[in-house]
Amino acid sequence: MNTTTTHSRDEAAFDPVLGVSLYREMVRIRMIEEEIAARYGEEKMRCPVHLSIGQEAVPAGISAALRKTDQVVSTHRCHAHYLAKGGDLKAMLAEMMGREAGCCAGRGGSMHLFDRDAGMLLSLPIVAASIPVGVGAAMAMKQRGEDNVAVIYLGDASVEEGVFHESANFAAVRKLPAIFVCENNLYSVYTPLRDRQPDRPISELGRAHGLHTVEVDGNDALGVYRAATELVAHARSGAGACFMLADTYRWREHCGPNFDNTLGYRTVAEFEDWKGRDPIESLILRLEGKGALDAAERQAMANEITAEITEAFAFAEAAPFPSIATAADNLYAL
Ligand SMILES: Cc1ncc(C[n+]2csc(CCOP(=O)(O)OP(=O)(O)O)c2C)c(N)n1
Repeated sequence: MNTTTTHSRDEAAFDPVLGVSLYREMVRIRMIEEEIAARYGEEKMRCPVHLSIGQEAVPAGISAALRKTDQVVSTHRCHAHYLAKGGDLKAMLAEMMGREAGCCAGRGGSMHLFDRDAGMLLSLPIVAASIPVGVGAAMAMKQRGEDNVAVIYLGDASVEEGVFHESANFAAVRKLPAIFVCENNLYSVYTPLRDRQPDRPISELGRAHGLHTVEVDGNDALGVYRAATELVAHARSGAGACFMLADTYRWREHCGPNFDNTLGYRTVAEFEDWKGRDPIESLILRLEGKGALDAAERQAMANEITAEITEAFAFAEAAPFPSIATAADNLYAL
């Protein structure tokens, strides 16, 4: 199948229980990343950070449609993907602080998050490098006769790499249970999409490769969830690989904790326009409209999440650094 569908907000299909859980997931991701940003200047996290603040709806909606045994691969901007899939927060923060208790024993930093138990296979900082790994995971699932799926997160710049096209072609021709999820935040560092790609929807690339393709509002977590549910069912059934295009927007600088509107590569008006489409605020309005979540309940959730974050930071800060004797462990070659 090779169709392009646009999933719009559908109030009739609005599920308040699911809405509350997606709200919590997005708020948790945002609060964690805001705390990372607030504490970055302490220089305990000595790695680059690529924050997803503003982009929380995609990982929240995707992960809600997945099983624990489904696998995810991600990019340099991976915190939200890892957290939404159930990755361990303490191991993530310890990794960012270079501690032995980190998910890569303190060797990788923020762009190398993985959690085997949660189905977070890996993240890689080289643009598009994780795509063939995700396709390989899908191929292994098919060869083993499992009904799991592999989600491959990619940014809009990834489709400018040849390996994306080879991987998409291979996944399509082998009908692999792979779901490519392209988070289009309109920029590759400071270069806008219009200066890098012709004027056509990125989803046309999915169609061209014969992937079952959908477009979603990447700031609508419920819409992402609905579309993901359909794609996951398609891939799980053996019907073939899929592609989702989700338009969204990064609020902070490409790399680092700050806002960068003074740099001039994007306008303040554009930034404000996207901020007005905040995935969390828009979901609050919809939930309040249904009487599903009031301010006191939101505050109680925030308190719970704050306690979790405080504990996880304290854990990471108290965790030991790796011993010098282990510096050469796990190296392929010296
Ligand atoms: C092969 C390669 N080229 C260049 C870079 C430098 N680089 C790091 S992130 C990035 C932008 C990626 O943009 P996109 O994939 O759209 O993701 P976003 O950062 O917008 O989430 C670039 C060019 C890299 N890491 N790898």
